[in-house]
Amino acid sequence: MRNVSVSLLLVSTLALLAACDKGGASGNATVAAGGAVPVTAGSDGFKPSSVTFPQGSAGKLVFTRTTDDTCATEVVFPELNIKKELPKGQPVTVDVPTDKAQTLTFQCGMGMYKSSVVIATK
Ligand SMILES: [Cu+2]
Repeated sequence: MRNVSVSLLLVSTLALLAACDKGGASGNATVAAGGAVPVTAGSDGFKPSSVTFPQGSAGKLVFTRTTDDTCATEVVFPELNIKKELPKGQPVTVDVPTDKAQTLTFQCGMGMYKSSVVIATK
């Protein structure tokens, strides 16, 4: 039990640091145990701006666009070669590979809104 809380604390700290690196005006971070994590594409860009998955977990991001006021009508993962349309109000799931520890970027089509997925070593 004690080990679990220590590693959770470590992961939270790392995620917090990652969010700060972004200069994080709207920086907020989610640390997930795995599974589907909702991400909103709203007027401030993507929220949360950072999602952390443990290595080897089932990582999924479920994007929902909630506004017509931004250019975030699609989401792009440059490192994964993934580009998906985000129809307003319609959840779109992206599977994130968690086999190795790394930080992946996701962004709008023009790269204005940048967010990250952190795959953290256990
Ligand atoms: Cu854009």
